[in-house]
Amino acid sequence: MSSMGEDEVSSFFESSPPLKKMEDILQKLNGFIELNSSGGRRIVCVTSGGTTVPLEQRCVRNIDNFSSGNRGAASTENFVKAGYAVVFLYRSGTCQPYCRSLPDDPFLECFQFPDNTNIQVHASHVEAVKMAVMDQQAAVAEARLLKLPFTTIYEYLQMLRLIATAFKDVGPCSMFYLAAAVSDFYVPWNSMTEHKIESGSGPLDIRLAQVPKMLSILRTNWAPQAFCISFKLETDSKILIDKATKALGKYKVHAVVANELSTRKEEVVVVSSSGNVVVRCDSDKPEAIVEDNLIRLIVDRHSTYIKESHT
Ligand code: PAZ
Repeated sequence: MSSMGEDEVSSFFESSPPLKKMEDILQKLNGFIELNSSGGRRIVCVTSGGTTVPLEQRCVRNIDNFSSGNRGAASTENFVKAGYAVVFLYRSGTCQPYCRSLPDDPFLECFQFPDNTNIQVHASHVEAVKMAVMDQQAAVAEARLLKLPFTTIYEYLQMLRLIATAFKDVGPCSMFYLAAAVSDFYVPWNSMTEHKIESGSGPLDIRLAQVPKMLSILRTNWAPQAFCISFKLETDSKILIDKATKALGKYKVHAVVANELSTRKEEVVVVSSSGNVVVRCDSDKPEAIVEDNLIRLIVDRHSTYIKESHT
């Protein structure tokens, strides 16, 4: 990466508000990595949901995006099933692993009180709640799942850097699966107003700066041996594959998962130097999701990468 790019990245971090509870995050992260890598388990960081861009330092308003976190949550479940330990870096309030089949407002819809001392799960939700609780508790108890929440672009990028740096010693057995929808534009902290933006004085002009691209620095400096999968979303299917192919070359990731907004739950294309593979969900299984086949493919590619790194 050019030193221009590195300078932008450094000044982004230098001017970011300090990450809250950094010591606590680092302690959890290092404990999780040590436990899993000493047992020879592969570790993946799955990023999920969208970052926000605050407009005020004492934030009242922000710019957000559409991402539900469904891809990241579903992928996490599949990675755990495939034997991985997952650091789930997710946007607060978005979809969680093992909760995808629960109703949107689980607490209000799932439970009932037959009397004042008992709480029961509605018969219609028993199976979904049982599976969610058991799978989530097993993943956490076996130290297979560490959940780390973020909200803003500042928190996300600082946490990604912490994780990547902590993954450095895991080498080729580590992976980044970057499904989060990360803001491309932001308001630099130093040029952001402290207090709530006043209304009543006409239209609001805000100048957004470009968020420095961190993928190259992740690949070259933070965790150069990690297997790295990035995502490309477009709304115009005509430019999708071209954009994904360009990202593959530019950021030197191992594959780019290309998806179009309206069909993202049915189909993705894995773009890599070995060609493009269309991945869909199995149409003969009603419960099937595209992530079942996607993660199978990514895990296979990761196995080949690990083998090749040892020769
Ligand atoms: O979070 P979700 O399931 O609603 O959507 C997933 C997705 C489209 C955010 C993800 O597949 C993706 O493409 N992430 C990268 C987006 C981007 O190009 O910034």
